[in-house]
Amino acid sequence: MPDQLKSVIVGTAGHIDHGKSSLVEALTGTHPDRLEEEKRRGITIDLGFAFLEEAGIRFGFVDVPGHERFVTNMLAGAAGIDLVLLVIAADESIKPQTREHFDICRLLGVKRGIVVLTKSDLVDTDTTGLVRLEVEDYLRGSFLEGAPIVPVSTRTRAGLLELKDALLAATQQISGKNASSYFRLPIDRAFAIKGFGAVVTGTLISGSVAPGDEVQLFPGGEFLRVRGVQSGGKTVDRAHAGQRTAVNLAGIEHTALRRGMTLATPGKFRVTRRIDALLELLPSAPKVKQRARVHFHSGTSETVAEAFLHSGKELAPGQSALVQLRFQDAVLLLPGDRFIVRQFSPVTTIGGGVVLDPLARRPTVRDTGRVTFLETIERGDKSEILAAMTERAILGLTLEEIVARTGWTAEEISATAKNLLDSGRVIAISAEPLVLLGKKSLDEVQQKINSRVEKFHKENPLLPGISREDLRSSLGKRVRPEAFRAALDALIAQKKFDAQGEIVKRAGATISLDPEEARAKEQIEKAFASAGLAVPSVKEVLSKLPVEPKRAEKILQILLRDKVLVRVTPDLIFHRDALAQLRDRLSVFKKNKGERISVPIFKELTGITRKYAIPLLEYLDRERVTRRAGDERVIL
Ligand SMILES: Nc1nc2c(ncn2[C@@H]2O[C@H](COP(=O)(O)OP(=O)(O)OP(=O)(O)O)[C@@H](O)[C@H]2O)c(=O)[nH]1
Ligand SMILES: [Mg+2]
Repeated sequence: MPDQLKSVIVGTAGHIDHGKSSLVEALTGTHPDRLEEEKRRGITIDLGFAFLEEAGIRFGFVDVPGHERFVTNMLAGAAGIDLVLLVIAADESIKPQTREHFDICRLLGVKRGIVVLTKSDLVDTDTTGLVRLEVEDYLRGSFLEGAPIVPVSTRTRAGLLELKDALLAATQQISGKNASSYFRLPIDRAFAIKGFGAVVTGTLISGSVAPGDEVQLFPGGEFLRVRGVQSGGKTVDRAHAGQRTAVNLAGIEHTALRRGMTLATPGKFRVTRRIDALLELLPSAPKVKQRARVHFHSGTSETVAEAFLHSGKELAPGQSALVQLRFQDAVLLLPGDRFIVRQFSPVTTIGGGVVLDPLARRPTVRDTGRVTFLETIERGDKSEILAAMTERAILGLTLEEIVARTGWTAEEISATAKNLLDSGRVIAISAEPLVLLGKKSLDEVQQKINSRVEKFHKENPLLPGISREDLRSSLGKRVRPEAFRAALDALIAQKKFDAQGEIVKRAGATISLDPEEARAKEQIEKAFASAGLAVPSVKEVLSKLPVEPKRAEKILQILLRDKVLVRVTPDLIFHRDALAQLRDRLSVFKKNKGERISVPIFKELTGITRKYAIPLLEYLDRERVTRRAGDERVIL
């Protein structure tokens, strides 16, 4: 199966005319220059591609232009390479774009490479030896220190076998890209093939893609269907991370597709215009001042960014700093993505760095925890990162947000979250879908609930408690419903609060009456108790009280809630003793006179008028003391 071959992306780098394209042709048999203009001028303008299968390894070559005017194209090709061939012509040695391309590879985090001294046929061995020394000196302390330096001539083919051996050896040390993560393909070319439609190509930096997949196109966000996939120039069932990949897309014109766009797993990611990042400035670069404008390149995309330094007023050459970059155009980025910055004008490469927070907040003076947070991301410990991220999200963090901010898979997230949940540092205020809240935020919500409930009791001494809904809405929009529920449930579980149905109160809270109110309560009770079944009207009782109507009504509510009084109809209230006596009388009646009783007999028995008798009988029916049978009642 060709799919199981190890895939390695090899990029060229080096000054104009130093023999990069010739070298790719000598190694692969394919000349990477494809444009008419390139052939006419004899220089590379845009990226070229070629493939080589050797000793079970599939090499995808990305050939870049050396001309300083086309560094932008070079950048689009350099993103995603595993190994660099730093091409230096033996008759010219190190030149400006040798340095610039090398800096770019270093800043993009390329880990391996081989130095190729081309055009060895044009110089004698002494000169080759001299150039070698110069190159060794230049590379000291860098990722290419100690890398093979291979003299080659594409004209005589001298050194080509040694170079292939060096390539194969270097391949051993290359760890593949993550094929099990989300799919991301930064697009470097888009064109149409007759009979197939739109095709895009790129270096697959993570995940995999197969015909039939749905993918999302960024920055626009369109959902598209994959019709076919090629890798290494051959049709495949699935292309994996680390492969040069061509994707045939349905549902879009090739003219709507461009270099700089990204195809990705659908529904997971969000584009950004504001990131927090670690920026390193080259020693040769001028200092960067607060709010400087720069060109920003990542993957195959480029835009203009404004740099805001999180501490200090300027960034000195050779130094690194935490910065916020605000983009002119929306870009899809994830933590760990590398980028290059170039001076706004004149355009030269001045530095690069790594994305820390792709969905950064606007810088504010109040946000004092940001630098610590970014340093945590930089250290790369997943548990620490998730904890810090959750603690910064005072509203809580959903699974979706975690994915968009980290690019971690659901499995990675649940494994990481489990550690944190066990330690109690983070609470899951909802399990499905997962919503995390920092312990501190939960404490704060509890404190808020506490003070709201206290306030309520103080202001409403005659009410048993506050309704859940009123309590929740009193906290405002800054508290997620899930966070409110989790905080309240915890307070109830800790027996700090009591909840009866919808009503929440402080544990042990009782209704407290002042002396006037206590007197009023007594008066109401007495008024109904002494009336027996011939009860007075509610209005009449309340109007005689020493307190104002609103408080009187609340005191009445307390008596009703405590079931001292019973409401039979909206305006008929009885004392519970009177009703108990009535039940007794009915049971005596049943014993002596039988189970049937008519309305007139009921009136006689109780001594009340029809106005009270009918509602009372209906009440007794509801309470299952009696049952209606025609005009009569059956005593149960
Ligand atoms: N004598 C000699 N000439 C070479 C060798 N390799 C390349 N050349 C010549 O050098 C010139 C430039 O070669 P290219 O391969 O186009 O150089 P390049 O680095 O791709 O140039 P750009 O892509 O424009 O940066 C061509 O005329 C080649 O024929 C070599 O090994 N020996
Ligand atoms: Mg070239």
